[in-house]
Amino acid sequence: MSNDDTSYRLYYWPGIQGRGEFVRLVLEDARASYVDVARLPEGEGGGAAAIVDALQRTDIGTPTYAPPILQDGELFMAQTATICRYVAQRHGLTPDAVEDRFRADALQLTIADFADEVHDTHHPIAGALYYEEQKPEAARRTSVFLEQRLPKYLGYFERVLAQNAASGGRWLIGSDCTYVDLSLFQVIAGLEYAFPNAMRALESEHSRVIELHARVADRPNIAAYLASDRRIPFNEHGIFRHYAELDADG
Ligand SMILES: N[C@@H](CCC(=O)N[C@@H](CS)C(=O)NCC(=O)O)C(=O)O
Repeated sequence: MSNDDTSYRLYYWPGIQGRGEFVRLVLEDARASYVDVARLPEGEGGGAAAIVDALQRTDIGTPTYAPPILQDGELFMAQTATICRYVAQRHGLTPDAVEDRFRADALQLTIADFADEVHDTHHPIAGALYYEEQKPEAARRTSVFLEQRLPKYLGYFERVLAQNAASGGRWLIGSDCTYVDLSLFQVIAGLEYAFPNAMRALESEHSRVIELHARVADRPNIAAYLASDRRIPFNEHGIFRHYAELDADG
């Protein structure tokens, strides 16, 4: 996992991919050295307590609000999109042109909105309540998500890919893979886990998005990561959860 001297420290809830996974994918693709702090045993400074400590620090300039949090030396930062951009920029995974970096930011924030809406399918009322405490609302929210929002988001990214392909690009932006491609991969992987029937029905109309997912999965560092025990399997505690009753009919 290392090809330089930097050792980042990532603070994210152990046991789920969650928003931390968007950061892990950039670190892994870059082969950056990092410690997934909360996955260490508590006796070694890990566990959820490490996150609580990071959130409560008063010596880091601006306090952080929520994980994921990335520490790079003295610098602590939160917000998934900001962290992904920071790591990507240091490891050649942002577009070259300044204008394209802003475009990448906009794509990344759209991916964050997309992930938030996926989360809200199973937690439409409150993150602090169990899914079982909001099942009727989740069913209603999910049916609108699958009917309207999912095709709208997928259609948008399909258009972005088609437009970039018209100028010879195989990725969302520019000529090379960037962090936003890694993040879109993660959303598609999560959706295929959570809503396999709904995704199957939409695949043929969104072939560029589906191909991008496969292309990212084939990148050597990502393929190695996905096959490793560093990749936590999807489960029913994260953003992308499979509840058969919420998926479209097969
Ligand atoms: N917009 C933030 C959202 C951060 C967030 O919601 N983190 C979750 C875990 S994925 C959390 O623990 N939130 C605690 C809270 O909001 O009180 C980001 O993208 O990083």
